[in-house]
Amino acid sequence: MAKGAQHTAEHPKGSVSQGRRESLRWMSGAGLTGFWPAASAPGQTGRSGGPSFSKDLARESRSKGFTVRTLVKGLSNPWSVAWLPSGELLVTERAGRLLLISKDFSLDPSPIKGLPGVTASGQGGLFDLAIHPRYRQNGWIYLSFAEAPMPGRMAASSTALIRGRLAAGSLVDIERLFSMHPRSRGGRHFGGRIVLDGKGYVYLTLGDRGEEDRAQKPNDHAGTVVRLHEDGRIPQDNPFVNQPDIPSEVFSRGHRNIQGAVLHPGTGELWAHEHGPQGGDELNIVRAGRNYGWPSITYGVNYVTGTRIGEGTEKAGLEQPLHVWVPSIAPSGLAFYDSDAFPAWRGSLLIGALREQTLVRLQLNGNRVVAEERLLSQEVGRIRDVRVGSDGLVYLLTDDSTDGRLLRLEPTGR
Ligand SMILES: [Ca+2]
Repeated sequence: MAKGAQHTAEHPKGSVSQGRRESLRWMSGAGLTGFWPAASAPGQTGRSGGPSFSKDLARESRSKGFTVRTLVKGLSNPWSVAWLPSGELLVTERAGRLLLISKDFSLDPSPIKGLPGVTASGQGGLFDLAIHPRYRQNGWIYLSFAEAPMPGRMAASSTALIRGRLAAGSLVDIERLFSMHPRSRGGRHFGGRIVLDGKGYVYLTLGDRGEEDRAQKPNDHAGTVVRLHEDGRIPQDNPFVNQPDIPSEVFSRGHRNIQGAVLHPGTGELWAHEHGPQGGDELNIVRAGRNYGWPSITYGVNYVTGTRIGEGTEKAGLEQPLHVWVPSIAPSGLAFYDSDAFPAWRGSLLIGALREQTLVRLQLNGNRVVAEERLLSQEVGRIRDVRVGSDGLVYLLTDDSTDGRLLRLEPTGR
């Protein structure tokens, strides 16, 4: 049994600060192997009695112990940021620009050339960016974006995945790996997060496009997470390859709009949050072949009218979330924290929030959320992306059409 699970059993709910001290002791004694559970049993989420709820756990943080440094400003709706091995950074802007930032955080004003046509309309545009774990050997950069055969304001678009290489300020060797089908004229819920697992697979999250019933429709990519080989081929061990009514790329179904996804550092499992309707944002462990229930089950309700959606909050055969936010925070960006710069944050998940304009820190014990801390509430605006640098510092992108920023949280007194 993972130490996290033992620990949960030993301490009643509410002994969070004691739990944190325990966690730190494991770290000094046993290192990361004792800190993150190495594996969770198949079919088990580590929950007992359903999800945890933000309304029970969330607290605002006053003494935060860090300062916020602005590294880059003046970005237009930046969506994703990633490091190249050189220490330079790439950042995407939703309108379709891919920009290079030097190691000392000066922004190259000339966007990378050669990107395919991006349909920037509504929530659509250029989304995530992921650097291949063996970038030094292969040079691959993965990008997701809203793609239309004939770009235009009202064009029917899909969420697409490409990879390419950087050469002399251009993206070259572009390979188109995937494009969601069917397309939609809707301007909402594209998903778009990319996760490379370092074992040869790439995950892409796809939203329901604002057409909620599509998330339960078998022959539809909407509302799914897809899993591909790094070159776009369909893995033959995908859960639905032998099921003719479900596309073979599909890994999991029943999602509304995932804008944060990351691998757990201990288990290697895919963790993701997703936007609920009015209320009902969720944190899930995304497992092969599972159905996450949208819109059949949800903890949220319809906008404005407040009327019920679907069949309630749970149903046999549909997954329960680990954690639920009512009211919604509109999460975007997700990172596990296990570095030294903020020792008290080790074992946490960091989550940006657009609507709620806050940085959420979820303290975990195994697969259970035991505390929710709200940082930077209303201080820096809408948070689109959260990353942890190799320096252990936390980097944020704020979402603004003319003054989106790259921020860095640094321990006070550093
Ligand atoms: Ca769900």
